[in-house]
Formats: sequence, structure tokens, C-alpha cells
Amino acid sequence: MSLIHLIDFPPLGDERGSLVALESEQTVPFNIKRVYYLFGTQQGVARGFHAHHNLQQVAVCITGKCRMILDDGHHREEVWLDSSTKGLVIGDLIWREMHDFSEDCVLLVLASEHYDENDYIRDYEEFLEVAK
Ligand code: T46
Repeated sequence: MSLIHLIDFPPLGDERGSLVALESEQTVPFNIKRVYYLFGTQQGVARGFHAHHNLQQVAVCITGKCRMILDDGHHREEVWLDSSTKGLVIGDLIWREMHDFSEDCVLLVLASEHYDENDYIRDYEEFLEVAK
């Protein structure tokens, strides 16, 4: 099964421009407890390099683009996030890396849990053990 699960957000625009609505437990398949966004990422910098024990997220590139790598401990897949109408679902125990941020990239992330540093697995070898 593919690790890349993209949600298509219906664009609700009209002649004035575009609009996308993200609704908890509707367009987004969980209760949203936290929203954060990454922006101003320096050129050549990669982010992520961790997994979570218990966290569902949807990531959508509002402007610009970045390349996301997902890894379940068995195989890796990558996808370009380059559309404000496509959200990438990232579940538990998935190692993620973000590369090749464009200068204008704003990556919006909707999360099912509040921030908890103890939920992070930041060591790849430890992740492989847990993911077994
Ligand atoms: C993920 C990818 C897509 C907070 O205080 N609250 C928060 O909600 C978050 C997300 C981070 N932080 C702090 C923790 C660090 O001191 O902000 C700093 C940067 O976080 P981090 O190094 O974890 O950022 P990324 O870009 O590597 O990863 C983030 C999320 O942490 C992660 O869950 O899936 O974006």
C-alpha cells in the first residue's frame, strides 16, 4: 500500500478568487487540536527527520513547494507538495523529511494532538526498532 495519501480539498472559489475550507472531522479526517506552519525556511535546509508515536497530521503547501519523504521503516516514498488544494496525510510511526523548500514555501500542518516533545522519535535507529 502506498504511503502517500493525498486529500483533494474542493476549491470553493468564484470569479473573485479561490477559497479552501478545512473542517475538523470532515475535510480533515480527525479532530484538529493544533495548527502550525513552516515558513521562511532557508535555502538548502531540510527539516523533519523524526516520527511520532501518536499523531495524525495533514500537511498542505499553501504557497510554494517542498518535497516530502515518508518512510514506514520498510520503504520510502516521496511526493512534491506544491498545491494549496492537496493535503498529505501523515500518520503514526512514519518517518518524515522535508527537502527542497522553495523560498516562498508556507507549509500548513493540521495536527490531531497538542505539541508534546515526548511523542517524537528523533533517532532513525530507534524508529526502525519501534516500527518493526
Ligand atoms: C512535523 C513536521 C511536518 C513547538 O513548540 N510547537 C509545535 O507545535 C511544533 C510543531 C514545534 N515546536 C517547537 C519545537 C522545536 O523547538 O518548534 C521547534 C521546531 O520544531 P521541529 O524541529 O520539530 O520542526 P520540524 O520542521 O522539523 O517538524 C515539524 C513538526 O515538529 C513535526 O511534527 O511533522 O513539522
